[in-house]
Amino acid sequence: MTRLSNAALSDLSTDIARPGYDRARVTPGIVHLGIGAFHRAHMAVYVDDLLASHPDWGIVGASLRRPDTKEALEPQDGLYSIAVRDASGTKPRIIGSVLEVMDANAQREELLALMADVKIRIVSLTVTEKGYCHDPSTGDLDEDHPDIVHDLEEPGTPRSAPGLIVEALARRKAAGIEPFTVMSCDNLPANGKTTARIVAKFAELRDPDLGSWVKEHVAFPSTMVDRIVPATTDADRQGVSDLLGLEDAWPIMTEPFTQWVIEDTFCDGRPPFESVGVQVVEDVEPYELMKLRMLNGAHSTLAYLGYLAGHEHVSDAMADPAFRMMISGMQTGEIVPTLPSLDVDFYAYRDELLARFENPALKHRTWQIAMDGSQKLPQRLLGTIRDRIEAKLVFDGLALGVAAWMRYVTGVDENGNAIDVKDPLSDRLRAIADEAGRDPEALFDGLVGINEIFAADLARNAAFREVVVQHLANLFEKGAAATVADLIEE
Ligand code: CS2
Repeated sequence: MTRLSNAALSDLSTDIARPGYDRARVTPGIVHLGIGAFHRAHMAVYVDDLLASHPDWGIVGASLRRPDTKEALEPQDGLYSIAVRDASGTKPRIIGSVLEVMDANAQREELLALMADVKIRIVSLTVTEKGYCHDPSTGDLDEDHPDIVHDLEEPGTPRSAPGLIVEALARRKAAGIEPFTVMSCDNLPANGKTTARIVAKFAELRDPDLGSWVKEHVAFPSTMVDRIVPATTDADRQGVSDLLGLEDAWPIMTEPFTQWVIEDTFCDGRPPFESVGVQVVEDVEPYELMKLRMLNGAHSTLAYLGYLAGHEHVSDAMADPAFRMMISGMQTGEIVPTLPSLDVDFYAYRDELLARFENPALKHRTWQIAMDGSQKLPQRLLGTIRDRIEAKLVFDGLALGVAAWMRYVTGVDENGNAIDVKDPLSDRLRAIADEAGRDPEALFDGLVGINEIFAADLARNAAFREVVVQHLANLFEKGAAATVADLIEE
């Protein structure tokens, strides 16, 4: 089969959407750090829609960890397909906004030189929660993080996202060039402010003058990003290549829904995002909170409980009426009342989320969402629980989500088989779980002692302990499916 490439585009059947602009005229305006599947199904698609009228906003992507995206896209001239899936079928579309992918480890100097170039006006990021090298419970830079220690010692050859950004900014400052805007597109709370705090702190540790300059001149808009993007499987690769009639080494699987809300704070210009369906607003935080709590909070709860109950995909868990009812009850009864007011119908939003989770064609693995729980729990479940505790309200469903995470990180499933727990803290989690055995109180006490996740307020809260320990006891005794069924009967 011929490989997808600029030259091969003319072989595509006419009903497959493709770049409606001359790619040869497109120049880079954005460097994106962490060019994984999510970015390629989200921001890169919005930018693809912009390029016909604004060809100076092409994207150069960089991978910070593995060179596999570069290896897949380089022979394809940066082209790839997204496959939009629902019960009605799979619709492929070719995306052309990624001009080049760099391997940050092998091409560090080239990448920094580009980031320091005046033509780059936005540096965006999807490096996942752990890529910020911060303490998830406080949002502050983790100064003991090995990559941060390295990047402070050798600032000219940085490994971390904060290190790369600050080195590029330092070069621009030295050359008298305006700083670029730093735009986080990760699911962190107040992602703009959090990134600003981390980057400014790193800059200050390098040089107090640079720290002040970053604080004064660099814009860090917050964004709310949303599109569900399951990892591509070999069967997906084959299926999409068959649909295209061209080989695509890395198509991206996704859903019809997409949403992007951006705070209008840019220091070096921006494309007219609103012309391609982005909501550009003054204050993104209420949207972020709504999405992190309603979507991601429910997602993580479904992932841990669903995995334990033997459901491979989110849609499999949602097909169990008890699970569906538990999730919608938690959203309606426990999460919605904590949300700040916003011009959104939260009940319609909930219904749309439930339908998205039910999408049978998406095949989103519970195991995928279960990853990196230590980085996700604070903003997805714990903040909501704190608000409920403060208002003296119940939080049974949310606490079951936390208990399911605790049960999950023991690394042994309900049939005694090993769980492949992926988490930057996995060694610590495992050691705590091994010591606690199947004793719910010991497990709870060990895990809440991890300050980066729980902080002292929750670790010491008696009501929180009581509810979570009770759920944990039930999970050990009856298993996840029965625990969920019991909860909805209460
Ligand atoms: C998911 C998210 O993997 C996860 O943790 O909850 O990636 C989720 O699919 C996206 O945030 C949806 O926008």
